[in-house]
Amino acid sequence: MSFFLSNPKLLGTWAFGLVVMCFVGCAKEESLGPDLESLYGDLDYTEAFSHNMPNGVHFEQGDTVRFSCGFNLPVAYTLSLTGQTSGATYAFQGQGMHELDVLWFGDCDNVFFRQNEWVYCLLEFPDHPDDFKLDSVFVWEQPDLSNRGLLLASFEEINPIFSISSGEFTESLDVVTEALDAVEGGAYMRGIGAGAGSWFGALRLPLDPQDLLGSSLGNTYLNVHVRSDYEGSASVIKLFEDSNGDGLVTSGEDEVFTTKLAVNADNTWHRISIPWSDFELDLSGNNVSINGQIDLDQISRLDCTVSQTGTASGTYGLDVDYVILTFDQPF
Ligand SMILES: [Ca+2]
Ligand SMILES: [Ca+2]
Repeated sequence: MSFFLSNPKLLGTWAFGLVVMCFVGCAKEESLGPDLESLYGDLDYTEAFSHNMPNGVHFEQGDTVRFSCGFNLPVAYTLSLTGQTSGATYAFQGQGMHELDVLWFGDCDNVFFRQNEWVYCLLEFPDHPDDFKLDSVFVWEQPDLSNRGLLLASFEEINPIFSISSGEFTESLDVVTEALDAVEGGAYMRGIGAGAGSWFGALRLPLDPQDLLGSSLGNTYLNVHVRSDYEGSASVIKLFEDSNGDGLVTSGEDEVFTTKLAVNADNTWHRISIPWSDFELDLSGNNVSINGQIDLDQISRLDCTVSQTGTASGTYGLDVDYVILTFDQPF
């Protein structure tokens, strides 16, 4: 204190500083948390909940759906979209705003929204459970979401890059076309096998390391849509390197990495997204270990095989559609 007494100017500066700090501290405390109005006030709509596509959305023509609504107070909301035939879902969430203004590009959480489908749009408020609004929008076509990643197979292609490969235990392995039950478009692959085998056929997808430039194992995702009606079915996904760079994938010379996806036998389409970091070195058969790591610059092919979770004798099978690689996040 004697220091300040001998320096009255400094004491003044300190006192001013303390007052400012107290003022800032008090002001900050007042703004913490939602205000009383938003906690206890009644929710009113300053603008009705609506969207801009009353005659349906043509995603094929680049249409998007703009949902809007206005509120008298800041409010947290969830807008949930549910396809009435596909069961597809998507949700928007917002917090502490006086308005809702969101664009829907046809995105979906799991399976795709289908063509000629009514989509229910439910607007709810966690803090005001009695206030909810319902609307609907008609979807004329499915959106093209292939720009979200590198599409490997949709089975709609005129000149596909994929091939399908059957084996000893394959009962049937085909592309089903003009299918009303495809998860995307009108075609998908169906494979069925019988016996005690673990390989009933495969979808083979060539890959070019150029397409993987700048990506890493942890941020590269394989997204695949699968469906099965056979208990115990699985898809073993295999990633093949051309480790020795001779332009060929040769068993016993090049490394293979594997991950196994069990598929629910509920006859319902599911999207499965896996990061490439889930793949493990495959030393089954006469496969080899060279450096034991996935080298993205040597990747040559990816196979989705029709397989089973165990080794029992039986009939197994699954449907596959819309296989797409995405980078940075799952599809
Ligand atoms: Ca398809
Ligand atoms: Ca090779």
